Amino acid sequence: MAAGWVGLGGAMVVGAVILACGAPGSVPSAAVTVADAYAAEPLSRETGAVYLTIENAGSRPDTLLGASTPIAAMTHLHRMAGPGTAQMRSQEVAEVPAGGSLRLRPGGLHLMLLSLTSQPRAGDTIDLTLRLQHAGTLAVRVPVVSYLEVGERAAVGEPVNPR
Ligand SMILES: [Cu+2]
Repeated sequence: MAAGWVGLGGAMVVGAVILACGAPGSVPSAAVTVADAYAAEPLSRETGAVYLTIENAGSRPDTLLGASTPIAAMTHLHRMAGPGTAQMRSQEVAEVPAGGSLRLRPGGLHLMLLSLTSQPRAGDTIDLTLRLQHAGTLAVRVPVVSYLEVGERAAVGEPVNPR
């Protein structure tokens, strides 16, 4: 449905806001946890990016529905539009496979913070709340790191954008 397009560092045209409905009354599940969360130090108050891994030790898949933080008016899940382009495309949700993980990483699926109300610096921490279909809400403290460190982390690890 939603298809917002964004140029890296450029002007932004955003499509539909994700109005994720949490599942009221859903039972929180310790099976779903968040690891390795970090945010790139924002260059301006326009956007910021958060990377993290959601691990699902349970036997049923879960779905990341959305996220919120006091420092941004809204957040979008973005993925890179394709190889060799810096364009990003919004997507509404992302699956966390049973017995597997969903990785948000530089160059792949990531969480974009839009219209920041403050501009955190490397060394600061962002409070982030993730909303999942079955696990409910997960509070995450996200350390802000420099772009140099983002590059170092991106150079380690898994294939780009496996999903
Ligand atoms: Cu993005």
